[in-house]
Amino acid sequence: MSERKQYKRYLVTSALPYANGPVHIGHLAGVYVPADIYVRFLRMNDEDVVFIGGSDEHGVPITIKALQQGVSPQQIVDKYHGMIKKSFEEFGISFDIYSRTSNKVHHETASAFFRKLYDAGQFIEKVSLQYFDEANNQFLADRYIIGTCPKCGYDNAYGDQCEKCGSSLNATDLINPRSVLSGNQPVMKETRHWFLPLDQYEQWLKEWILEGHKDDWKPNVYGQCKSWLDGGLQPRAVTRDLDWGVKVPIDGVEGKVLYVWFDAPIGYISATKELTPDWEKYWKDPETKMVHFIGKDNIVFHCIIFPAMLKAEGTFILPDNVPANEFLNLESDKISTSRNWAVWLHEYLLQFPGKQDVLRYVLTSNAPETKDNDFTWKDFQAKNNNELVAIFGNFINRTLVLTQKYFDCLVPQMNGLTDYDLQTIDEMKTFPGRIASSLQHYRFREGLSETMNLARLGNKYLTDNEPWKKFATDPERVGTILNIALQICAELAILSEPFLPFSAARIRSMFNLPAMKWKDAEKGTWLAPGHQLGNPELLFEKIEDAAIEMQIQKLHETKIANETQPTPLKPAKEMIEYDDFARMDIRVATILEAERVPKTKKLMKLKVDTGLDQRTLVAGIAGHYEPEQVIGKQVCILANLAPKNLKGFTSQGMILMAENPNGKLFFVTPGEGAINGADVK
Ligand code: B3M
Ligand code: ZN
Repeated sequence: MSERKQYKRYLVTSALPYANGPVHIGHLAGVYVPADIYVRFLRMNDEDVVFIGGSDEHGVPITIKALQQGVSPQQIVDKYHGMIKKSFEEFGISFDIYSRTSNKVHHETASAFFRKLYDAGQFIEKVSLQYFDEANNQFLADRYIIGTCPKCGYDNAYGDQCEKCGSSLNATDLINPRSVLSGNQPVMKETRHWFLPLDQYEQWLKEWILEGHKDDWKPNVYGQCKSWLDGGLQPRAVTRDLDWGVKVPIDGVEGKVLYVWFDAPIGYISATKELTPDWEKYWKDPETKMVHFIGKDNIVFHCIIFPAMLKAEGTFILPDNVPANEFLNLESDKISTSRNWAVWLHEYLLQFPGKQDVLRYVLTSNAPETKDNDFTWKDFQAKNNNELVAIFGNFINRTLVLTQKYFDCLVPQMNGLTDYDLQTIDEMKTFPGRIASSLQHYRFREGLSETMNLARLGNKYLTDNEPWKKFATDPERVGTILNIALQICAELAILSEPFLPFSAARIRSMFNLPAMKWKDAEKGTWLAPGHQLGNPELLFEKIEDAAIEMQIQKLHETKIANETQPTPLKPAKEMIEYDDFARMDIRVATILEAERVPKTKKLMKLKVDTGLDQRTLVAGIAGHYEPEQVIGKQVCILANLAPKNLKGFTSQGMILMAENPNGKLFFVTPGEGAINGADVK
């Protein structure tokens, strides 16, 4: 099916979600719905395909969650694996297997993979200094260490990544690092690890991706790979000092496991093994097309690190494509598990039982395929009411109702076709090919929008031909019109199946149709005259304002809870002597004049009376106060700070401000009666 190469079979993988929380609409929109659409489409084309999924049950995200909840990592993964698996089933994600990386077969597979590379001398063994928490007697891998991001200043960046600005970090890059376990400042300690020398694969990766996949990988994926490769690759540690995960399979090595990003993608292989004894043909035959569905934060792992691992191993195929999506936001805010800013799939079904396809529809029609997108409840309601109900559902329903009314639920004869009929039939035949081409190129939004155009075609055909006005005078013509409209319904039942599997099944059952193949959609007629149809049922129903208001209210409450929740205070600074303090000349002063520093957002130029003199200070308070609010205020200043030039003005000292953890600033004001120049001590 690929234009680049003929393939015999497909191996479709979808990212293994961490089993440290339930899944939400971002997961569905970014990875699982597109993967499922693709796979359902392939199956309808009689392709040999396996669709692999599973839970990622290792790594620091799991052990930290266990720590927070005061239970064991095993309890965490058991709980969430079960929930995640159930959610996927409920939303019709049609995995051939949904496995988990805590399975024995996975531990064996990942171990053997590591061991093969180790024995072949493919790793570099290195002793290096890493952060260590003395209070807990533990090395601080990845998310066990947080600190200030050197790139954006965010206070709670992880040792491997800043979630605020997205930068990938090394723990040693963090400013003011602290242990998540004790809050203490960590010390450096030596430890031995194994590194995959990614630098040795750089040239090969450049050829494979930058030259080989320039035209068929999505620009967002290609662009990220290019910037990684242009930046130069470094050896990357594939082991960690942790006790949760796949043990490092080297004699005498204790207390070390494989890095979660080393073992997790091998999980795709383990799951295929678990699924079929014939697994090797999916992983080793170059005539297999492997496609990884992932979110954008996983691109480097699937396009650079895992391929380098596969190449090092030597017997596996490489992905043909990695159609990663960007992120879905919720009501203009980043979806966040820790802030509970999400629509959880299990909660959605409690509010909207039976409406899986509505969510699949909305998430696909608004999928973040080329850029981040926003999910809003108003848009959800509008897409349901104005598109699924008013266009798709309405067309199927009125065609069936009219056939019931005039022909007793029997498909009428088609006679004497008009030009309009012929044109409509011709147009019908163009949809399967066009939608197939969209899906083959991972353009799922486009495919869905074409499917809706077929429903629009049907509606327009009925509206223009007005069968309800003609039955009394020309029942035969009405029969022809309804026959054509019914064929469009049947075609819709086939073509909508990858996107809306639950609804497609309901149409088939209303129409007494068997499951059909994609090529059946090209025929143009499926319903023989006299075929018995069932009774019409409504496919979709209107969603009322009240239901939407409830969801918006729920999010509003989450927002308030988040805002009133105290952000952690900065940790205490190290001890100093009185003399250190006494060197500071802190004085009471009054602000006489204030104006914003032009072309800056934050700076304000102040003239202050210090009792000793009148001088200029430049302060970063313009984001918090207007000049007229501060004139006349009595404040405290550090008077003997060396002068500093700020945007063309010399600041002679510094004004003292209290800063809340959320960044809001407040003046430190002396009590009543203090005079300018009074010494603060
Ligand atoms: N568990 C990260 C994530 O959930 C990771 C994916 C693994 S795919 C092999 O985003
Ligand atoms: Zn940052």
